[in-house]
Amino acid sequence: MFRSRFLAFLSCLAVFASIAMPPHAYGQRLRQAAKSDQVLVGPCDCAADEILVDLTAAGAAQLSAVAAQYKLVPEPISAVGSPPTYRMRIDRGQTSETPLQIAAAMQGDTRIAQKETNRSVHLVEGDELPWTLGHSWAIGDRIRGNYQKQYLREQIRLNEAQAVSTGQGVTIAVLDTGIDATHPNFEGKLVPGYDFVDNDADPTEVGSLRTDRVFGHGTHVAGLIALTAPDAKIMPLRVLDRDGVGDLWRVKDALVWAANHGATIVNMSFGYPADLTPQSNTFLQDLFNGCDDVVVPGQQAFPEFNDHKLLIVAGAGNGGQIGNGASRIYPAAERGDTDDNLLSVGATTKLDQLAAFSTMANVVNRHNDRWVRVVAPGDAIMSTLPGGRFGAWSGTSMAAPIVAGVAALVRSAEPGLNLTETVQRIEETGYSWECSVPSRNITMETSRLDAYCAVTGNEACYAAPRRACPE
Ligand SMILES: [Ca+2]
Ligand SMILES: [Ca+2]
Ligand SMILES: [Ca+2]
Repeated sequence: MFRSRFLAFLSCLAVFASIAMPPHAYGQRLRQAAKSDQVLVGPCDCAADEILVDLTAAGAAQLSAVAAQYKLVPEPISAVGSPPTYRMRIDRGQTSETPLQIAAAMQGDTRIAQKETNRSVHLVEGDELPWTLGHSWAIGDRIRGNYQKQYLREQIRLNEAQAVSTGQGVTIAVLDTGIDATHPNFEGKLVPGYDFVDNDADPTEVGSLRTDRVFGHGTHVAGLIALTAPDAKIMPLRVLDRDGVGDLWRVKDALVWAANHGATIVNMSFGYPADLTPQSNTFLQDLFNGCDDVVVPGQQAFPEFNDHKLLIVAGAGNGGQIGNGASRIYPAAERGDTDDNLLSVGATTKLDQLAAFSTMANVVNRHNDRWVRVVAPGDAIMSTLPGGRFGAWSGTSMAAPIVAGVAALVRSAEPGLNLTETVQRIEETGYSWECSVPSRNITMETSRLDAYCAVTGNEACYAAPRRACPE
């Protein structure tokens, strides 16, 4: 009883901490957003005084003029893609306007195709979460046994799946807080990674248990990939600092690095809400499109990926108890309708129900709203922690790496599938959860992961009907 209450308490914390601002401010902003569709120029959630700008064909030669008009330093810090996205610094000698105010001023400028602050990304667990004060932080054989045998194995039929495939030959990049590479559980499972926070080749987590609240997150996530796909390789990429914060450009750097060092699957347990407008919010979407299976003429291309493809797995967020629990969290909500290389993941509980903390899309229009495509175990999940420890935690950050691991099983078993087909395989072979959720007043359309059906591709692998309404 105490335990379940404690878990509920933790879930609440996770919910209110799902983005990095005080819960009060977040609630206020949600209410504001609900009231009108007006453009909100809210407090800036930006990593730096930087704006990411794409020019239109008409504005292609106008970068200097654009920089002069909006008081940006004329020389870009850097650029990516073709046509390029420029990373521009605001000239603080000329203006005291915030990045969001400058983005707002760019609205309607026909020379500008994309304008987006180099905004922060945060763990979907949030930096308010007392991560290292959680329960079950411990070390020992009993705990290790709990890690190996936990409920997720049975729920997603992992043992049966691993009898078919163990993920051999597939590398999964983990974009997170880093890793404790010395944990015995990772022996033989790691490939070299990189630290994009401190710009060095050692992506070791920085901080200490009980002092830094997000310390251990990346190690926990990596442990779930090791559990799900024991013969896959893990590439630890540190993009979140000791407070659990990164930014869009750093994510871009890590994606390009991952693609060029042999990763085909990328796990992202961070996000940001779309409520900072006016913004294009297309920077990561363009990158994802640039490394998927489909070449669309005229679309921005990213030669930086060297034609490598990436399957992206992203946590849907822990906003289940904010409003109707359906607010979009990006990059998970980049999930489009077709030809996608993105799996957006919500969380289930031991009782095989939607976790109260998990964000779930409200599907009004199938084509626009069905962005949480998969759910997987994410409640009270046991995994590795720095210092050889194991511990339990809850969040869509825990569900995502389980899906990433299963994607590795599928790719290893059927290397002939392209990314879109792999994504479809995982979605279409799961339990179909299509129903209204009265407690949230939403309509849920998602697929509960079944690892065995995913690796075998056998849609008849269930004895029972595959439609369920778990509330
Ligand atoms: Ca380092
Ligand atoms: Ca772009
Ligand atoms: Ca594309």
